Amino acid sequence: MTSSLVGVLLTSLNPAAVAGGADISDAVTIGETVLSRSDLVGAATSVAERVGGARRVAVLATPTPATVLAITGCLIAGVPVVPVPADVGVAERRHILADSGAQAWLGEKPEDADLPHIPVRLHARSWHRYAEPHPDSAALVIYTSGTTGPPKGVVISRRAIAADLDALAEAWQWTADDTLVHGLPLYHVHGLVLGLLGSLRTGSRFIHTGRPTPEAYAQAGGTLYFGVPTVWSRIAADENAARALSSARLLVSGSAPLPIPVFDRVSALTGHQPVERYGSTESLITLSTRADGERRPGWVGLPVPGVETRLVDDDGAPAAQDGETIARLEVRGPMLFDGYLNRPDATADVLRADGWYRTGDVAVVDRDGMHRIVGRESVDLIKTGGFRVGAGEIETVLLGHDGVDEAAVVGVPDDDLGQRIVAFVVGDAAPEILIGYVAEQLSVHKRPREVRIVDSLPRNAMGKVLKKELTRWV
Ligand code: MLC
Ligand code: AMP
Repeated sequence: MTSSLVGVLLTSLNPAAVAGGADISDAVTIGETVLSRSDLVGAATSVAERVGGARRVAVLATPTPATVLAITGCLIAGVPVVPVPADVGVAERRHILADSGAQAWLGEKPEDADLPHIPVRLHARSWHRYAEPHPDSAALVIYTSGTTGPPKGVVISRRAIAADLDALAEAWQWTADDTLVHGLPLYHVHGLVLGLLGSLRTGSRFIHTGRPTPEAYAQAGGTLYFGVPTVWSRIAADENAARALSSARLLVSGSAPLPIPVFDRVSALTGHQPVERYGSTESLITLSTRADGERRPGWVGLPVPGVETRLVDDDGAPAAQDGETIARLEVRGPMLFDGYLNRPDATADVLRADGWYRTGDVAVVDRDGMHRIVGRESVDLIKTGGFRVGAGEIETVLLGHDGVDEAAVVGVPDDDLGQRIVAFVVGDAAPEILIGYVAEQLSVHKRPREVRIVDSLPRNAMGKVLKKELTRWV
């Protein structure tokens, strides 16, 4: 038998090392539960024994020990995990399960589970050693929104995760001496890949605070903190909580633009200029400011090790990297996804044969290689509280409601969420009914914060809704 997987992807969980004295009693703290490294290896290997051979399994990714063990167990067994949003609604869940071909719910399950259920037992133990799966094999299939249609499954290999985590460990000087704290969802790249898997790879302690509240961050006593800009903005508004973070080593923001006033306020209260990093589900994290480098407010930094970037104009020709020219950002590196599950057409639209990924973001690069993200190419991809939400998927759901004749969804600037989802509807349904309907069908975090009933939608001569005009109506 070759070395175990956990020894390769999740280095700190190498069973031989753990048995040889590299155990720590508080490797993962989540809710009221504290797991040692040997707890994790033993309980997750026991999970591996029960899922081994499955093609893919779904994990309802609540922030619980069961989720940590389920995902770790699948990584040990080499079974790709489909993390399902903890607040998922019925239509989105149906789509994710059908599209992914997941064969079972592992760990927690929805009340009306639609697949066989494999429970996770916190106190079960196995010390079986698993062969190392191929680095090109899939570790995760994470569902993410496009501008139209239902979410697509982003296939992420073990190799990509390892490459990205090593690049970030270098950029952030992230080591086993750190204690990483966050309270983000465990079904997206930020909370799951960077937060949980990053800790298990670097060997840092991991504390999940349940929710990312200022008080919980202040009390956690970590060295390294992750948050989306909404989290940092709430911390910046809570002086006592912010000051408590002054004893940390590094505060990291990502998943959406960090407003400069928030950067400044966090810096003033904590004594730490936040590190900002940029990425996506498809590319993982490709750009970051560095622990030992300039942290320039409004800029997301330099390519992390292994990453190349380029700017291209509308014709695909190279654009100037002069600190002023705004053009499409493309990235290439070992951390890129393999493609969208079952969607070679959609994959070919964004991932070229020569390895360049078209991010859908427009950016500026200065002569030192610093990057500033200017915005997205499409108004139909909304970032709200760090969640990526497609206007099209919400419009489709709204149009499925009896009380809706026409619907158009936009993201409007919001001090707390970055963008707030607003739906304009022609019809006779009550706004609060429609908000609840989207929460129930898609997921709670995709619900419009506001629904406005209007007589008609502004359209151009072709009948296309004028979304820029709509945002001016708010
Ligand atoms: C409200 N609630 C409802 C509801 N309305 N429930 C059912 N139906 C309705 N109609 C409930 C919710 O369930 C929740 O309950 C509570 O109200 C609050 O929900 P909320 O208002 O949505 O929470 P909010 O405080 O606004 O959330 C802010 C946030 C969240 C920052 C905590 O947006 C968040 O976690 N963002 C992180 C997103 C992220 O991790 N993105 C990374 C993507 S990866 P309860 O019981 O739960 O309180 C990526 C790559 C990269 O982008 O670069 O990182
Ligand atoms: P997701 O697939 O949810 O990870 O969303 C990826 C998108 O989030 C990117 O394409 C960007 O539009 C946005 N994003 C992530 N990090 C940043 C950042 N630091 N600044 C600006 N936008 C960001």
